[in-house]
Amino acid sequence: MRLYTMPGACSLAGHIVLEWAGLPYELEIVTREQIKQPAFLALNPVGSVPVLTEGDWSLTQNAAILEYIAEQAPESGLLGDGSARSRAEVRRWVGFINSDVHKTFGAIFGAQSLVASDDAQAELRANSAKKLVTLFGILDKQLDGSPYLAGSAPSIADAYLFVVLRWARAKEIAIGSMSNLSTFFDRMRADEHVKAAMKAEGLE
Ligand SMILES: N[C@@H](CCC(=O)N[C@@H](CS)C(=O)NCC(=O)O)C(=O)O
Repeated sequence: MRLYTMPGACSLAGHIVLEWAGLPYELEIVTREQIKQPAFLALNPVGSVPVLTEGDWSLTQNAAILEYIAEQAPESGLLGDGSARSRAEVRRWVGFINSDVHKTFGAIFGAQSLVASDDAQAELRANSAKKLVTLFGILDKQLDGSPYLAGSAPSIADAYLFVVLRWARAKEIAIGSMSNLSTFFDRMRADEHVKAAMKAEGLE
């Protein structure tokens, strides 16, 4: 498997999951310019990361990629404990982070491509930041008394949560008082595999 990633982007989640799964893989770090070039667009016509390739097959969409990697290492438990309900819980949180949290960050990162005036962009960013506080509050509650989102062991959803928490810090989203998220973030940052993925992407 070869993962195309941009440092710190949502593709970092797949990178962490590849490390956790202990599977052999290659990493291709791409730039914002490269992902709009024909060679990359042939892999993903949307022009975004992540992309996972295996031979001449290419897979896009973070949720699908995370799940595919986890399925290559079923003993890792990254997709739950083997029961349908546990798998559904993992998917619930991946879905929440992908469709709600990540999407809301999109309005902050890409406000200038959604509305024209400076005032409208500022309003969009402020409203999105407010919505993110609510969404992160739900994640903080889920982590109350539980080290990971779907139970006592890490899953693909936790790798994704770590990525969006990094974005929350960078964009100064007001979640500093959410202590379960802070504890989770520190635990993830101390994880050897997370450290290895971060180092390979030139992050800390
Ligand atoms: N729906 C896609 C969204 C992917 C996405 O938003 N990728 C961002 C990085 S986190 C990206 O490549 N942005 C660059 C761009 O769109 O120009 C997924 O879940 O994989």
